Amino acid sequence: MEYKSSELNTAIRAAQVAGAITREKFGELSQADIRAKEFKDFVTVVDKACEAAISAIIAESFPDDSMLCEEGTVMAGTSGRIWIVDPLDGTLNFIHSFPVFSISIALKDGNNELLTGVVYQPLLDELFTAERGKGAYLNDKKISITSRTDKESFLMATGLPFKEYDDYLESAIGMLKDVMHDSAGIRRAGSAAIDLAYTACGRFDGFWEYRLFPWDFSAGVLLVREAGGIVTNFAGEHNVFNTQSILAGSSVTHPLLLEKTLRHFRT
Ligand code: 2AM
Ligand code: CA
Repeated sequence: MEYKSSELNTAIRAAQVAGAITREKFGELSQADIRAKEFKDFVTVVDKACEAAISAIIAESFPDDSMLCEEGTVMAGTSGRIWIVDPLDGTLNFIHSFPVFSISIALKDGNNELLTGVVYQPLLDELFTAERGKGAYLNDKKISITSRTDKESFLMATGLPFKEYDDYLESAIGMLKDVMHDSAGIRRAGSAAIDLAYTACGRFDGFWEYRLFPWDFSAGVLLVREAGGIVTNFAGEHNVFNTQSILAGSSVTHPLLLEKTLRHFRT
């Protein structure tokens, strides 16, 4: 593992503190700990506790930076840099004691360039890290995007629509049908950050999802790119902050998926 910047060390420390909170409460939530913030979109005391811990650690180390967190913590700094935090990605899984969730922390500069990314899966103690230009790592071991080339062996990942999908349900189903045909299988694990981290290390051969937010994908996008992969939106544009669609894969799988998103989706 290369030298880690103080930004990366801070993100790792924050993710591990939050990870300890999730491990303590996993399988122990009561109804009173859960609230529907929107239709089919939940928040728990654990999301809130993780966000408080992460934002305090980052603010203490980098008081001039801004912060954007899923559960509403905002800091307006002067540096132009923004920390983007999902304190618990996969909240619905967590509520159901389905053991797939993560903590996602990213840092980008004022030009939308991602500098640092951490995705931590606490139950497996798997820490995915990346810094711009320095490669991507899983528990300090360098990782790379898939090298698979035959369609029949691909394991693809996606997120299925779960709310407000009337305008794109047919597109999503058309896309699924096509990828079913061109892969060995498709997984919907429920944490976009994990889907991207698993794509970065070659467990998944590709990933696509519509209607994501920056906290879901920012750290994972840097992981995939630093692992040698390609990430764009569904239109093939590299600025993923323009739209809410994410498409990730290798030089073989990304074009395969892009041809399909261009056919099925308008954005
Ligand atoms: P979250 O747990 O941080 O909210 C992509 O599917 C993303 O949508 C997930 O990473 C998840 O992030 C979010 N999401 C919110 N509500 C969801 C739901 N009911 N089902 C699936 N994903 C949901
Ligand atoms: Ca979340």
